[in-house]
Amino acid sequence: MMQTLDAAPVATAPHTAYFSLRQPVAFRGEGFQPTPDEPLAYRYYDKNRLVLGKRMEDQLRFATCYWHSFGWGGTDPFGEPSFQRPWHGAGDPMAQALRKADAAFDLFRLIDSPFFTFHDRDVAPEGATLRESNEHLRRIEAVFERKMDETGVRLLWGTANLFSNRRYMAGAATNPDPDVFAYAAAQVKNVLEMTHRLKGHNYVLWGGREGYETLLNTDLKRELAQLGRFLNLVVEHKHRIGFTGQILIEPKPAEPTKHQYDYDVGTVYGFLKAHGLENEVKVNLEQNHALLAGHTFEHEIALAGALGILGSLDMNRGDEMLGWDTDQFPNNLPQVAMTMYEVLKAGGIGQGGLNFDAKLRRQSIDPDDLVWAHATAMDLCARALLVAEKMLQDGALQRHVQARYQGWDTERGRAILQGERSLEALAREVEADAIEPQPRSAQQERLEHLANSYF
Ligand code: XUL
Ligand code: CO
Repeated sequence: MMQTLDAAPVATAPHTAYFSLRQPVAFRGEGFQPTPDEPLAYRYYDKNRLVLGKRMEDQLRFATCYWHSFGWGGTDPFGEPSFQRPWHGAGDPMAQALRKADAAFDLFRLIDSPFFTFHDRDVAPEGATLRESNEHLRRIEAVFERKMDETGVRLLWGTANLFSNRRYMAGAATNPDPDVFAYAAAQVKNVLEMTHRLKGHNYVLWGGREGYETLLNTDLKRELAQLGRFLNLVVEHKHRIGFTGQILIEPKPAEPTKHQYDYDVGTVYGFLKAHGLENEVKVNLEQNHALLAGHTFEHEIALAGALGILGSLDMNRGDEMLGWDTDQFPNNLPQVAMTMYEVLKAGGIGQGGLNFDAKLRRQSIDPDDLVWAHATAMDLCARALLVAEKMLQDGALQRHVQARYQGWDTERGRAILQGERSLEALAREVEADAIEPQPRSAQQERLEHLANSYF
């Protein structure tokens, strides 16, 4: 398969050159039986099926990411690249980038991915100067424009890689050197504008190296002020150019730095408030980042929903045994169902989507592994969405929660929340009415059993 693409002219590789699948993965329903001609089909991802009044495709808004699937070569801290894709390694870097784009859009087409996401440095080679890098990017943008037109694939979000190059080793916006801040600003301006021209629905700022290794060399107060300034510059520019996408921050507590400033949803919200940005910036949440911060994914989604800053999801998972960001494809139905349940309760994913910020294990070296990983993850999320729909429509869980809080709908509860009771007034009421609260069971085990009945 690799030879086929190697031999093919760069920009016109035939559609099935790189992957062995002939036809895009189709919806065949739960009874699907694999055959040699059709080894893989969607059993649940029926994109036109209505789920709570919306097409499944519009509820889920799947995106395939460029960096893990096409940029990353399968390295680990001990091992060299294991994938050896035809566009990795030697060759004219721009020809390699074009070849990579062919394979990427081939995958999008084969799995019927409605969206994709990219970093600037993954899609085009870095030049000797920023001007040169931007020119490279501009050439790829033209290719993307054409391919997006041909395939109907849309851009969920773009982002600038402010972490790979050594100039960013001490951070981008939070760097002790303002020249690095300026360079990062210039890079973000370029990618934000590119995202705008490609009609991206969001622009993501992943903290990358916005954090520190030791306080011995760090002025934390200054760095936070720099980060706030940077984010304000991005928001100002968004409005200046008329970009209607959401600006998103991706919380993560650690890795690559020991401490990352965008620790979790609560921290990011406080930061946005402090810089007057709580109505301008939302969050892009990721399961393993939540776990690393000591939260469940559902917690982060529910909190973001409650604060009105739920933007989008990076849909991968971590490993329960490992304390680092493994970026695996989701494959746990109850986990993903609870995720979708919280998303639906928060009002849906809106302008965001479910981006597979997930990478193959480095022994999954066949190009077809990319097809299987994405398609099966999409099908699992679709199945989870149907479970969540059932949970909502049945309503038993929500009825329980309502009943648990119903006291707050009584006269006393409402008056307290509306600020009509001082501490003094409450003390008087409790003494006068001889109020003695009656503890009630929270029934956790019963509810866990109920939740299991939907999976
Ligand atoms: C880093 C991470 C990134 C962002 C995009 O942990 O999740 O892949 O999603 O830069
Ligand atoms: Co991510």
